[in-house]
Amino acid sequence: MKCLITRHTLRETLGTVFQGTPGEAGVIKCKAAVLWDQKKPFSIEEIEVAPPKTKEVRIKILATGICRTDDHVIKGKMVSKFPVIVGHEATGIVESIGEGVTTVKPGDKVIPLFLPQCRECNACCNPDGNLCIRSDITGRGVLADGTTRFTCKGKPVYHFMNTSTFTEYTVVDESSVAKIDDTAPPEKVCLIGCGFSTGYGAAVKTGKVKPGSTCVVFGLGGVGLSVIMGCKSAGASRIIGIDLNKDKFEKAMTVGATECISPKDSTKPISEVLSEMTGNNVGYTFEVIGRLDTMIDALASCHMNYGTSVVVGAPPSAKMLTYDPMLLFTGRTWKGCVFGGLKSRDDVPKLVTEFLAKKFDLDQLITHVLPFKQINEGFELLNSGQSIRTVLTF
Ligand code: CND
Ligand code: ZN
Repeated sequence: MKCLITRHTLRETLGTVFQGTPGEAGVIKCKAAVLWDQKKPFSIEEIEVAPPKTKEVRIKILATGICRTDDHVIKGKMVSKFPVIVGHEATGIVESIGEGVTTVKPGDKVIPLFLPQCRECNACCNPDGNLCIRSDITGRGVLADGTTRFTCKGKPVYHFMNTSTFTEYTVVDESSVAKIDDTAPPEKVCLIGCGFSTGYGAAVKTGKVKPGSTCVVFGLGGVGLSVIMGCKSAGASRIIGIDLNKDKFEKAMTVGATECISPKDSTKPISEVLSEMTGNNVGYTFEVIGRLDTMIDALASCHMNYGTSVVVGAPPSAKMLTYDPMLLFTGRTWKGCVFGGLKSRDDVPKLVTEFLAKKFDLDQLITHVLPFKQINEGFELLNSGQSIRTVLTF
């Protein structure tokens, strides 16, 4: 797709890069997939992307993955303002920077970060924390200064979780972008922007899976498969995958599951089935679906005393959970994590380097690659259960 860029000259390197003084780039007109309202398809529109203000970065997107979290916004399960540009799992090139930006420069290959790392707040300064105060999990839909950089047909268009990657160009705060190795393949490492890191981190960082343990993963989508990869790399000896869709089992076994089951195959509660299968020895469970009933199932399925259960699936907004406190009284640990508990700006470049060193394989997670304009087809593949990750290229 062609973009009309005003007021400044361009250089084609890895992408389109502004060579002038920081803060002096002009407005860019480009194509974006706009969601005008809930439960509506994406509409490819021409939008205006304002230049980056102080401490902001404008990025040309090269590739972006489709994650279930984006679909939660379409379905109204996650709070958002409309119109909005969603998408949060991408690779891009820095096109221009605002004043005061020091950690990236035009031409750098980057991953936008849906979980920022300001390096100043309590969560950023605590070695165990990662939920930066600047994160937008409540759906404000604006950058740090409280405004948006997108307009379409004269109307402001909201941002999504500090990223908004279903567009040819986006603007993010400097705290929401990490420079990565220039040689990284964009259509693969985009998964390090969400799905892979969220799942892998949930196992190694949040769950702290121990060698020789038994792990159970509820939900075998892109994030769940990445949890399996994390459990395997942590040395788990048994990894049980759970999904209603048995078509997901083969891929789960390829990435490291030792067996897979469907809750539909037994009339017993899944916690009993798992207890019988393992001799009551499930060390870790991960809920990677985003449902209240499976969050309780996962909690009840880990060992009543030394088990740990991690909530990875995004909880439906404005829903409450009722559970028997005896589940916790006996000693279980119940945790959750955003972005796998990882510190985004520190850990994303390291994961890219590990990927380039072949420490893990992202090809297993990518089932489809489509041109950006076929975004609605990408979501149909997700909703019909056919895809793990669809990557859209520009
Ligand atoms: P995706 O939809 O691809 O996978 C979910 C899987 O769960 C599918 O294979 C379904 O068949 C399966 N499933 C659905 N219902 C059930 C059920 N009742 N019992 C068993 N299996 C079932 O989703 P994804 O892998 O892209 O994402 C998974 C969740 O993780 C989703 O809620 C998403 O919003 C969330 C997430 C969280 C974070 C984070 O930072 N914590 C980041 N990204 C995504
Ligand atoms: Zn995601």
